[in-house]
Amino acid sequence: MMRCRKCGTNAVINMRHHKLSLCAEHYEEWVLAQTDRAIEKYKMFARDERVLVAVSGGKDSLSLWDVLLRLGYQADGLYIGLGINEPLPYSDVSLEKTRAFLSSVIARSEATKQSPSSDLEIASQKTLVMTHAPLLHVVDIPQTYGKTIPEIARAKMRGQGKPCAACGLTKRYVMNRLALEKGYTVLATGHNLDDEIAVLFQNTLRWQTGYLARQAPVLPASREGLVKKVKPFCRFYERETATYALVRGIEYIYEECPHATGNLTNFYKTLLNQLETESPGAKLSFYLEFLRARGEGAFEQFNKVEELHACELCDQPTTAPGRCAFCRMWDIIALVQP
Ligand code: Q46
Ligand code: ZN
Ligand code: ZN
Repeated sequence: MMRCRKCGTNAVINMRHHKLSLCAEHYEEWVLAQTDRAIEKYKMFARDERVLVAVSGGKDSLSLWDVLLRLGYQADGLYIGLGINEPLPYSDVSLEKTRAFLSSVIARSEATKQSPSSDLEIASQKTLVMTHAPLLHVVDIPQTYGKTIPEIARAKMRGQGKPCAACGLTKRYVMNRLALEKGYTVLATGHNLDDEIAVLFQNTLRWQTGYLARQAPVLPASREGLVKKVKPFCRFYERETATYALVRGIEYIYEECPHATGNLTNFYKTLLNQLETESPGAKLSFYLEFLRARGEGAFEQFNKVEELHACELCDQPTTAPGRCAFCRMWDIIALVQP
């Protein structure tokens, strides 16, 4: 039985790469402190900035929203309904989980206000300073643009391949546009270390120097019309965010998007997990050493700044002349409000 290093009670997690075991209460504290440290270290955002968290109903994004609120940041959520409900009601369930999370956060915060010594919040009293009443923005793609993601992908790719390219383009567009239009300066996503190193590994195998140059915990708003993007959980292993969700009682959608099965990213995650088993800490050092090399300018020469201008229809930044890739893919001929 592993013991908590701080108080000696039963540990809920043993992090071999940090040589650290912690009980539920001290683990929560550790996650909050580590996240705050990452936000400061990489200069992600300040306490008076409004942050938009992209929430999918999964463990990472809901935990991130929870942590930011507990740390006292002004974090609101954005859920994008992709209309992926075959063969499982993935989108419907993920929206339900997101809504249920928000209700429980509000209820907990009310309970703490009314009865500060309630045992509901014993572990988090020290840190729960939720002064911000969180909002959830929901953009339903089929309702707004007339087709689900699988439908637009089928229409545009003649049934070839997965809908992920259409999905990624749509999500990036909606996130950026909504953030700007609603006055958020920062967009936060729940990417964890396993997500980051799977992409890093893929880009390294192919020496995609341009992608390597742009992979970072913070993507600054390099020009007008682009919002700053940050990943406050980029140094947490997937197991760590899952444990946080578990000890916090956050109910999230366990299933992955049905289109994620068999993708290359999952294959790389499995490979990297094998490496980690043999060599604890290998995943974290792969990432941190990459950031160090990148910080020393190893990829600087590949960081090409592309010419951007405003889409003639929606005003969002684009490299394409005329309409942006989103407006072209969705055959948009008049401005649609998300
Ligand atoms: S949601 Fe969309 Fe992912 Fe599903 S369709 Fe592909 S890209 S797998 S993160
Ligand atoms: Zn403890
Ligand atoms: Zn456009």
